[in-house]
Amino acid sequence: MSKGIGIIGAGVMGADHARTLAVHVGGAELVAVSDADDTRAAAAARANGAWRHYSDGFALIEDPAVEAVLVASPDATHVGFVLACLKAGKPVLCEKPLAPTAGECLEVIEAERRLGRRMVQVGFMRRFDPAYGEMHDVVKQEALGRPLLLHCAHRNATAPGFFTPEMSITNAAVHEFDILRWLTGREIVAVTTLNCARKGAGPLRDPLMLLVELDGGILADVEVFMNAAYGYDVRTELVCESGTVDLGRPLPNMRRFAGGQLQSFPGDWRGRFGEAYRLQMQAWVAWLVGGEPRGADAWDGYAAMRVADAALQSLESGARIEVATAGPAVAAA
Ligand code: ISE
Repeated sequence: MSKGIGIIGAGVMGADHARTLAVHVGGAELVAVSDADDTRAAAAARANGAWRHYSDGFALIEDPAVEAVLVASPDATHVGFVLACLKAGKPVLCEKPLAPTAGECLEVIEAERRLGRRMVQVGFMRRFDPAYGEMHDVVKQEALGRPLLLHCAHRNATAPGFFTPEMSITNAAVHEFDILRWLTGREIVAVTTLNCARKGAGPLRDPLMLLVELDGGILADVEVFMNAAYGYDVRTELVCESGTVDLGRPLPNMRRFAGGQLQSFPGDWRGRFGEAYRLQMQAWVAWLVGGEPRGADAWDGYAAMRVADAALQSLESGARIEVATAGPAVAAA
């Protein structure tokens, strides 16, 4: 029996998830879409074989045809919808960030703990990207010895109009925090956020350079550049004791012509991580129909936002900030 999925949010990501579900994923079907703009919700629903649409995400959660929910609404609204899903006993795949602050993520952890079972997956889709997967295997199998350093770059062509300076951390850098934790199996213990002197980039402090310290002395430098102009480009180089791994970039072919060559870049993350989004959704559906959970959980969502909180403090003060550790009540969750 196919699971009925409702999607909250019909913007760039919600519409993309609706299409991925309808076209590429078996075992579940899209039954409803909501968006504050009901016309947009109706369009995303109809384009993908669903007829129910709502302008209120909470009404979608209450719809009996909706058995599980994918949250892809604006970041600040995630936590309210996730908590409502838990209250309704409906599993949820929530886009990152789980919430813009670690404190709000804790509310989700608490609510899940009260239910006594795992209900939440967080959309850190890079964990499903084949190139990151191979890098993860290299660390796990200790094929090149222990990891020592990571060099990461996270470049977007242009920041969306609604982007705030904080979102360079809470919406973009969080992917890096999660992937660093996942690749190394270590927690991030401190972060220093450095501003670049560039002028004229609008309200964003762009680009940023973050120095990230992990447990066991592993170090990472992370560039976050929201207006890099040339395209979407995510880079990671892992430096281990006896070799390095450079993240592959599944980009379009290289063209060579008279006196030059051309490598094009995707305009945004959908071009780079399309396969990861598909595999993430397939894994979630496999869990919904009785398989094992995979992917990031609420704790991972919280852990990334603890680092984000510290990185934001550092952005303001310029100081190195230690990442707050969880209290005993939380650690026991
Ligand atoms: C966006 O929201 C994403 O999730 C992309 O993966 C990320 O690379 C981009 O910077 C974010 O704004």
